[in-house]
Parts: sequence; structure tokens; C-alpha cells
Amino acid sequence: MTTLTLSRYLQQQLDKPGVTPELCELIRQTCDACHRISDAIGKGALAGVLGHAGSENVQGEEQKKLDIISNDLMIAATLGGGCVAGLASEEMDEILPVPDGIKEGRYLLLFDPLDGSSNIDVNISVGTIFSILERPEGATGPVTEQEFLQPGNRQVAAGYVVYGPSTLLVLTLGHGADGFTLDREQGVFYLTAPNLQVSRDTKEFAINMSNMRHWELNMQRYIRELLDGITGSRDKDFNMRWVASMVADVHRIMTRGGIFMYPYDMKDPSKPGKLRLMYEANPMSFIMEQAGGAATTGRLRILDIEPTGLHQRVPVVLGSANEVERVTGYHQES
Ligand code: P6P
Repeated sequence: MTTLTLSRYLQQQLDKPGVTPELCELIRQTCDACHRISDAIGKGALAGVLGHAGSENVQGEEQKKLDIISNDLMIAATLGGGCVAGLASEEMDEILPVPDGIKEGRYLLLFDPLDGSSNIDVNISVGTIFSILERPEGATGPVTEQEFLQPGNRQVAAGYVVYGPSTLLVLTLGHGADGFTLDREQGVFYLTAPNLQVSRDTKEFAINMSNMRHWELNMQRYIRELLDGITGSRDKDFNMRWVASMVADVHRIMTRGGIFMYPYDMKDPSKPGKLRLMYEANPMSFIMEQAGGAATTGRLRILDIEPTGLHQRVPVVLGSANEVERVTGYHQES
């Protein structure tokens, strides 16, 4: 099977609006880091990379050794690569501007280097999520945090890599969403799932049910209808999946449809949701919409949110468009 390598695929994208050689080079660098992350994860206990790092991230969450390793690999592959003005990561409190003396590029790379890392020590799929913005028009000199705080509809590219039985990349440059598989021996991503399309309807939902009593009543209503299936108001029965690794849950939805929800819950009113806008919700929403899916907070289109903080959290409802529209409709009713 003669399949397209990621490099050849990117060359073919150059005739599309907004796609530049610098953007393609940044994507190549990012995916090279993901290949190295895949190798580090694959070694597991044999490389002494499992377990806690003994530190906390800006979220106050315990960092795993592989969180730090993955973050370092993303920095090593991109910060000096001439394509970015700076980086932002779930694992770093502040942005990381390109140091003096290093060529500054026009792009801003934001990422969660290892999402779902609580699953690492139990050998469940985890992933890397990345989002690419351009510096605002006319911005020069050392990049500022404010430059990163752009709505998701300003992204020029986004992707995720899921480290599962295979290492898979799903990528969008704003002209559809395409899937790639890593040939681990060669270290090359090959196009294996072009033009991904998410079905508008589904029989499968993903949510952490243990939070049910903390949800708003309209979310409880929606989930109860799914659980009631044909014995209630819906015309079909539903199935549930929850990997507790966003990349794995989203990839299942990209592949066979579904709706993923991490809704607003009253467990901690200071946190309007668990997932982070800039490097989880925005890139996943961009990819989902490019594949014909939808993504809202339950009320607002995620990609239209004006960010107020680099690590802000938002409620997330994304996946098969007809189900996302139903959930959003219930929220808007109240
Ligand atoms: P819970 C992983 O920690 C993560 O950020 C997402 O990848 C995942 O969807 C969610 O949290 C799981 O949260 O509360 O079910 O452990």
C-alpha cells in the first residue's frame, strides 16, 4: 500500500489558504517530539519513567515523570526550531518565549504534552494535544502571554497523538481532519485515515457518571434520557464508554461517533469545568468541527470563547453534532 508520509502530505497542503512552509515545519517538529514521547512511554518501567515526579503543575496536580519528560521533548523539538515566538504548556505556569539569539518565528504553540497521564501507571492510552496560533498582526519583540489569549477560531492548526496499541496522529490545518499512523521502526507518520467525518448521530456517550449529583439539572435530564433509552423519550438505547483520557475518548468519537462531556459541575464552583480551554478544549473542538462534529460548553461554541487566562477551564460537550445540539438546547432552555 503506497501511503503518503506526513512530510509529503504537508507539502501537498501548501496550496491551501493559511498553510505556510513555516507552519508545516512546526508541525513536523511537533510530530517528531510525539514520536519520541511514544518511544519513552513504550519503554515504561524498563526506562524508570513511570510514577510521580515529586512536583505539582500550575493546576496543583501531581506531575508524573512522563509529564516532565514529554514537556521537555516538546520544548527540545520546537523552541529552537525557528518557527515559534513562544510555547505554552499545561506543565508550565508561564509561557516560554524563544530565548535571545534564537530565530523567532510567527507561530505560538500550545500543548498538553501528556494528557491523561494518571492512566500511565495502569497502561491505559494517553495522548498529546497541540494547538497552533499566529502572533497577532504587527506583534514584534519578545512574545507576551496576552498574545496567546486568542479565541479558538483563530487557530491555524491543531492535532492530537494517541499513544495506544498504535500511535495515531489526527491533524487539521483548517481544511478537514486527517489521520496518520506512526511506523515506529521508521519513525514516520503515514496517512491512513484521510478526510475523517464524525457521524451526526450516535448511540454512545462518554462522561464520568460519578459526578452526576454535581451537574446542572439540564445535564442530569439529558443523561437520564440516555439511560432510559427506548423505555423513555429517546428512540434508541445508548452505550457508555469513559477512558478518563480525553485523547482516547475523542479518538473513539472521531472513529465511530459519540458524544464526550465534561460538563460544569458544582463540585468546585471555582472551576467551571475540568478541561483547559487553550490546549485541550480549543484544539479538540477545532478538529471535531473540521470533521463535521460540534463542540460547545453546553451553552456557547467553544471556538468563540474569548480567553481570560492561559490555564482557564471550560465545560466541554463535543462530538456527534445532533447530540451536541440537543444538550446545548436543553441548557439554553433553562
Ligand atoms: P476524571 C485527564 O486527567 C483529563 O484531563 C482528561 O484527559 C480526561 O477526559 C479527564 O481528565 C478525566 O477526568 O475526573 O474522569 O478523572
